[in-house]
Amino acid sequence: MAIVNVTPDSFSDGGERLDPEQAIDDGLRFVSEGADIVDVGGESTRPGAQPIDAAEELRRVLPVVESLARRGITVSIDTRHAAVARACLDAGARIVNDVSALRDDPTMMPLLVERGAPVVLMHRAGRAEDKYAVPAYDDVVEEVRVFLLERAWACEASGVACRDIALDPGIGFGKTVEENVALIAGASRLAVAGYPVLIGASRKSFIGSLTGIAEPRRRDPASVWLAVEAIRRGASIVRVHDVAATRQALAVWQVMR
Ligand code: PMM
Repeated sequence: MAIVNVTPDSFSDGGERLDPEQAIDDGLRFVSEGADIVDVGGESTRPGAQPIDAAEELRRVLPVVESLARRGITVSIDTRHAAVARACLDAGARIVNDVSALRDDPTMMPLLVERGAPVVLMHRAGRAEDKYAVPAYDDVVEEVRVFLLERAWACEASGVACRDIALDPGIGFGKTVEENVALIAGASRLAVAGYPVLIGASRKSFIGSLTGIAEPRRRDPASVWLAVEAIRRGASIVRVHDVAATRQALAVWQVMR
C-alpha cells in the first residue's frame, strides 16, 4: 500500500503533493513500482494536528481518488469522515482506511454495510489534536489485539463481511518506541485471528528515536527493513512511502525464504 498524503502538514511527506497533478503522478509512479493499493489521505494525523472539515478534506482528495480509480487502480481512502468516504467510494475508491476504527463518525459503519466496502480498522490511543495519549499498557500487543477484535466483531454484527475487514495496530499512534517495536514483532499474534493485518511503520518517529535520524524522508532504509519484518511476522499489507525499495527487499526475502 503506497502512501499519497494530499496535505500541507503530514510529518512524512506533507506539502509534497497538495497539487493534485503531483499526487496523481506519484500514485501512478507507485503503481508502476509495484504498489497494489494507493492510500489517499487529506487530513494529517501528526501529533498536534487540528481536525479539518470534511469539505476541505474532500476538496483535497477527490480529484486524486477520481483520477487514479478511473485508471483501474485500487484506491483506499484514508479518512475518519463518512461524508468523505461516501464521495470517494462514489468516485471509485474501493477501500476505507479509518484510523479511528469507525469511532469518530457513527455513520461510517452503516455506510460500509450499504456499500459492501472493505475497511481497515486501526488502533489509536487518544487524538491527534491532543498529541495522542500514551496509556500504560501491561501487554500492548494483547490490549491492541483485544480492541481490534472487538471492533471487527462490531463490524460483523452490523453486517460487514468478515473477508472485508483488515486490522492495523496503529504504529506511532500513542505508543512508546518499545511498544511500536513490540507491535511489529507481535504481528503474528494479531494475524492468528484470521483477518489480514496491515502495518504502517514507514518513516515514523520511533525510527528517528532508534536511529537518530531526525528527517523523516531519510528514514526509508529502516522503514524497508521494518516492512520486511512485518511481512515475515504475518502482516499481509505494509503501508509505505518507498514502494520500489520495499518491493525489491520483499522480492529477495521471498526467494531467500
Ligand atoms: N499512519 C498514518 C496515516 N494513516 N493508516 C493506517 N491504516 N495505518 C497507519 O499506520 C497510518 C494510517 C500516518 O502516517 P503518514 O503521515 O506517513 O501517512
